[in-house]
Amino acid sequence: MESIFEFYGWDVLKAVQMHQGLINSTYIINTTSGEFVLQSVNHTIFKDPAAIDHNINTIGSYIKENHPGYLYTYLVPTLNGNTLVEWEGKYYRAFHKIDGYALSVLDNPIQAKEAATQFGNFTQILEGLDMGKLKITLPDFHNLSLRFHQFSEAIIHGNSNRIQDSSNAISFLQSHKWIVDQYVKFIQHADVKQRVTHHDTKISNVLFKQIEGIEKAICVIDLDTVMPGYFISDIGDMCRTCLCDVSEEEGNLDLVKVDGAKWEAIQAGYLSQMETVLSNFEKDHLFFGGQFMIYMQALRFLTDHLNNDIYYGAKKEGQNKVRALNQIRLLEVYNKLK
Ligand code: GN1
Ligand code: MG
Repeated sequence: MESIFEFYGWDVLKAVQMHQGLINSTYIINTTSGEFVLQSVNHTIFKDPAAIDHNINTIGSYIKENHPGYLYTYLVPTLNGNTLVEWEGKYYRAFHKIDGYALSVLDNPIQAKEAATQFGNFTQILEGLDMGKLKITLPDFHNLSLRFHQFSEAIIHGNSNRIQDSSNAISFLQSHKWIVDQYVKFIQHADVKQRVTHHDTKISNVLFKQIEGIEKAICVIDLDTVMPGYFISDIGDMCRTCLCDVSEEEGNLDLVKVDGAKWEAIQAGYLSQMETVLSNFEKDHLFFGGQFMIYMQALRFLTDHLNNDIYYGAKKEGQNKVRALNQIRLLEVYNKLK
C-alpha cells in the first residue's frame, strides 16, 4: 500500500481495513493531513473503473456548480491530479473521510425517513444533469429479466448437489416470476422515466450523524453504481434493508420480520423529495419497488450459490444460500404488508 500512499503524498499514521460491502476493499487512512477512505475497486466486477471515476467527477462538478452546500463524496486527487490510480493491475481511489457513521440495521422509523430523504434528495438535485453525460458502470445491473435468465441457467448448469439441496428456494423463485413480468410492463410504460439512480441504496450506504442531539442522515455514499436507472431500484433497496431488524446475513428466519411503520417512513421521506418528480403511475409503484429489489437480491444470491459463489464469494460454506433464504423470507413477509 505504501506506493499508493506516495501517489497521494500522504504521511500515513495508521491504516485500517474496514469490513463493509461485499465487492470493494475499503481502508481508513489516518494521515498527518487528515483522514481518508481509500478503496480498491473490484476490477473483476467493475470492468471499467474509469467509468465510475468519470461519473463521480461529472456529478461532483454538477453539484459544485448547482448545489454547493450539498455534502458530496468528492474524489481526492493524487499529486498528479488523477482521481483514479492504477497500480500493479489494481485500481484505487480516495475520498475525504466524512464525519458520520453507517448503520447496518435500523432501530426506528425516524431513521428510515431520514435515509429515504437523503436518497430521494440525491436523485432530485440531479434532475437537471444531462444523463447522457453519465457512463454505464455495470451494464444490465438491475435488469431483472437478465437476472432471471441467469438464475434459469444456474438451475440447469450449476452445482448439481446445490441445485438438489435448494429445490424449495428454486420453486419459490420460479413461482414469483410474475415480478419479472410486472417489471417488464413497468419499464415499458410511457410514464416511466430513467433518472440518475444510485442502485445500491442499502442502509449502510447513507451516513448518519448526531446533530444537536438529533440523529440525522447527512450523506449518501458508495457511488459506484450511480447511472441512469429506474427509481424502483432505489426505493426498493431501502425497503430491502430498512424494514427488518436483522440483516441479509441472518440465518434464523424467525427473526426476519418487517415493520410497517418503517415502510410508511421510507415512503414519506422519499416522496418529500420526489413527489413532484415522479409520475402518478410511478408513484403507484413505490411498494412494487420493494418486491422488485428483494426478489432480485434473492435471485442473485441463490444464482451465486448454485454457481459456486463466483460473484459474491463466501466466507462460510453455504453463505449465499443463507442470504437467499433470508431474502425469500423477507419477500414473503413484505408481501403481507399490503
Ligand atoms: C453488493 O458491495 P456492496 O455492499 O456495495 C452489490 C449490491 C447488493 C449488495 C448486497 C456491484 O454491494 O448490488 O445489493 O452487495 N453490489 C454489486 O449486500 O453487485
Ligand atoms: Mg456498492
